[in-house]
Amino acid sequence: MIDAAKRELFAERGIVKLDRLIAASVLAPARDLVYARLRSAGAWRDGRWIHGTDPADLKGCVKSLKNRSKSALFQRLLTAEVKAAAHSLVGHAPLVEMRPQMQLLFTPPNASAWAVPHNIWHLDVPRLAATSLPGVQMFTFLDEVEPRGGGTLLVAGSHRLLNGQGTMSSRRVKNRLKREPYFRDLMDRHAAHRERFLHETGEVDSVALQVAELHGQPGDVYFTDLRLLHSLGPNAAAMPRIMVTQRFLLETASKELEHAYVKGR
Ligand SMILES: O=C(O)CCC(=O)C(=O)O
Repeated sequence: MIDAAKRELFAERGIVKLDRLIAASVLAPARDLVYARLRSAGAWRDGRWIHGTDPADLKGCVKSLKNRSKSALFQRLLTAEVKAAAHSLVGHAPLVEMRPQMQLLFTPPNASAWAVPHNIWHLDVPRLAATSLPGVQMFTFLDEVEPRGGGTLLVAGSHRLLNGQGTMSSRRVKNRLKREPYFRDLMDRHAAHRERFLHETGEVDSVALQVAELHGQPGDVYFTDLRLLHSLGPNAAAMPRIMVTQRFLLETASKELEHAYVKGR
């Protein structure tokens, strides 16, 4: 499943994709629930997104779906194959499943034009002093997500920067990266032609950097290095973006994080 080529790609870019890792029959109940709830909220009819639904109804619907993430319906997506791949990528070190578990990532069709955003770039876990790779994040699709369809955006290669420089919050990492022209440009609201970040490669400290967009078919799974800078993508497609994510933290990183928080109090 994780062969030498994938392992190398993961080390270099911080992102690896496993096609159809989760079977359609395992995904179907969770996907059907999402569409049934959207239908009740008036946002989904005859396989199509209905624009103009009361935003409060849609918000309530998505919130209640997000609250289902701990249910067996969503937990079932965390298959033995998914767990084995996560373990394999971290050299079989013990992992902790972070909360929220099996988080639903939902974006309605919300954009007429698509661009790489300049904002909301962040990390979910601070950079740690003692642990380089803190863990991996898995993303899967309950239904097809096409390019420009709201999939998560990540800066491939960014996990290889700022290592071994002590504990650093997401904000601090961002501020440090912004000293480099590539990241300054990426996070500049006035920087034009923003699709170029998907096609062009930047470089910082001899590390190749490129924005990657997660898109794929139901059951495809991406694993990403938790150190990657990432953001939300706009959804310029006709379909809602329905993804599920789970973060796996190394037990050693979890202990280091706990210690860092206690010290910071
Ligand atoms: O695709 C998204 O909704 C963004 C996901 C994200 O920011 C995260 O996992 O922290």
